[in-house]
Amino acid sequence: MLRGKLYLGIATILAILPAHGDHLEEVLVTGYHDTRTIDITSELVISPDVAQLLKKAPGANVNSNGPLTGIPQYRGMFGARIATSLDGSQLAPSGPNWMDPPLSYAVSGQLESLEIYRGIVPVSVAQESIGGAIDMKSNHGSFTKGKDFELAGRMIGSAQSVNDGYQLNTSLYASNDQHRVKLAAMTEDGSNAEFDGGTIKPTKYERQRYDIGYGFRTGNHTIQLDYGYNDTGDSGTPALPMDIEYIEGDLYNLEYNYEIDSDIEIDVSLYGSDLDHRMDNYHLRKAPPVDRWRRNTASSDNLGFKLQTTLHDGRGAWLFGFDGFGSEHDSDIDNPNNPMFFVKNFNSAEREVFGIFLERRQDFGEHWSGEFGIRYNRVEMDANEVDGTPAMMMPPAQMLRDTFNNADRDIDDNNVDLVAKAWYKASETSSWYAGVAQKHRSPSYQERYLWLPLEATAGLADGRVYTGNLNLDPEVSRQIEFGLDYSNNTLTISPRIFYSYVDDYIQGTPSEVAPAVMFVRMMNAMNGTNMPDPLQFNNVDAELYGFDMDWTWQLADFWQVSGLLNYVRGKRDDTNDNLYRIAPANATFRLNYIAANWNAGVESVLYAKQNDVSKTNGEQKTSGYGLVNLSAAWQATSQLQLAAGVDNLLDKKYRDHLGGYNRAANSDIARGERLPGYGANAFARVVYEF
Ligand SMILES: [Cu+2]
Repeated sequence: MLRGKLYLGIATILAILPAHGDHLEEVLVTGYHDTRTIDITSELVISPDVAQLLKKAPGANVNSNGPLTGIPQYRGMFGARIATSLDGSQLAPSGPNWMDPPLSYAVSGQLESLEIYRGIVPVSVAQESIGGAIDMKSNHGSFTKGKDFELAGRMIGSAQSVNDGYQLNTSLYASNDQHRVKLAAMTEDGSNAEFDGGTIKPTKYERQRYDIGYGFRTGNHTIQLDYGYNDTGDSGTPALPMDIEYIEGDLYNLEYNYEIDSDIEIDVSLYGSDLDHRMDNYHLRKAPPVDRWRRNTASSDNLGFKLQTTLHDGRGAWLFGFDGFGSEHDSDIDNPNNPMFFVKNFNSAEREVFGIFLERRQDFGEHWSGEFGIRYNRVEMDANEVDGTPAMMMPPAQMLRDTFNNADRDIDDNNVDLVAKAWYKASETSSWYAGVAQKHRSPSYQERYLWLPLEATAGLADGRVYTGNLNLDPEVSRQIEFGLDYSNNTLTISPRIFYSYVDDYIQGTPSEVAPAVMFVRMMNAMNGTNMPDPLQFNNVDAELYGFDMDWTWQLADFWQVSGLLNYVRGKRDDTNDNLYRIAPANATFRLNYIAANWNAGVESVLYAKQNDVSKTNGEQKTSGYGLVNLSAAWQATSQLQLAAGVDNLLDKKYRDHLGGYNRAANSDIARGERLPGYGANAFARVVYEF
């Protein structure tokens, strides 16, 4: 029902598009150094999970619930608090537990780069970016200079030992000066991963992906149309109560760029995706008694648009525009052994964000530059009535259902975000930076509309059941950060310190909803389980602060050392507790030898213990550890590159604090124990380009 407004937004864009044009000028790129771009083509990451690449950027990390389910974390915030987009398009995962986070729809072999915004995100970049923003750019091929079509291609094959995993990706590009066509296919598969002590079950995975793209350029207009089909099969998520049976998705993206002249540029995008997902608790892990088999069939329909105008002038640029993104979620739970059993978990739960923004990038003389932005977002949410067998048989569940169905679920928020950033170029080698911002995030559909106590929490993986809260307010973060960017002939270093106070931070707290508590206790009595009392999503106050930096030092002609240093602290301000699942302090040191056509490196990754854990979420502490990784790459010919390496060379047994707890029966890892990291992993990759 909210969908009408999205279509209206799209129609408006189409109506106001100008239909004239003249000469083509080069694209202006502004030199604000507030992103970390990871060039995928030069990165050697064998993991099927693109999110693992985030660990190469300062401040970033990954909450992992399985081999394909990396959820981005940035400076202690994660999940929906981080705006993630693929070529500018957003998507909301189909899985109520984020088994398919947005980053999982990117294929490493078809990506060009992964861009991580450092600190405060410009208002033009994303709608809701309280915790950061990530944009992935895929390779579309390039227009050529002549009329004749040229064919190009890129084939990548990789294999790894820890899970007998492999990935094969082929991309073909045909293009001339006006048209470009891309065809790509990827297949990957892996078994359960090993560690020093056994096997992590279930961590097998299988996925196929098909992409087709077409680009057209005439004069100063460029149009790009892309379609992707994702087909994930049986894949484990040992940190969650169920595993993936399938994730099937159609993804569409239409981008249009119009450079009216060298000073004015218009970018339009229309995009959507239909994602279908099923998971269950019996086919990849030891099944419970037949009456407790559960199968969850879920979907999300996503639709979005963005129109942005960029006006360059002698002293900077104006960026303004509007955007909309809406998603609709359904989730149904049943038991294949019992046709009577059903739970309508989410029924057309809708969340739509309409935004309008204005941003100014300004150079004040030769020393000072700044960025100033304002964005207004209107968030509209609604959900249909729910029901389920428990509500027909158990009075507390009946009360929860009736309260939910009788409540006003049509909720709107009006959020204003503000950004001000300034750079002071003190010398040729150093630049100081300061930024302040106010950023909002409205609640997710799970946080508002989860009516029956369940673990549908966008992948928190804390083993707690939750109910949503129709009275939640949006989170408001007030952030400040300072930094230095220093770069001379041999040393580059970019430290940042940051502080963020979050009013109305959304956090599960012990439920005061009596029927929810009663329901969980009755379930425990019926099933002989000892599930903790439920939590309810509530507004609390929180603060996050810390420090991060990356650095590179050219030791000698061929020798280079580089590294990362990250520290973040997240705590509640309304009570004496810590925030949940915060990355421990960590550092990476890498020594590289870089010759003309080959390079080799050794890397040491050190994680401190994490003792600052959330009591509310029953979070376990984690010990510190260190890992050693080796890698080498050889450009054998201009077309052929070979690479190989070993991760966790010493086969160290360790536990990643962000890795979750084991939820599946496994003789090697107790239930409830924190999941171990993967053991020693030898890998190799071949890239052939023509
Ligand atoms: Cu799922």
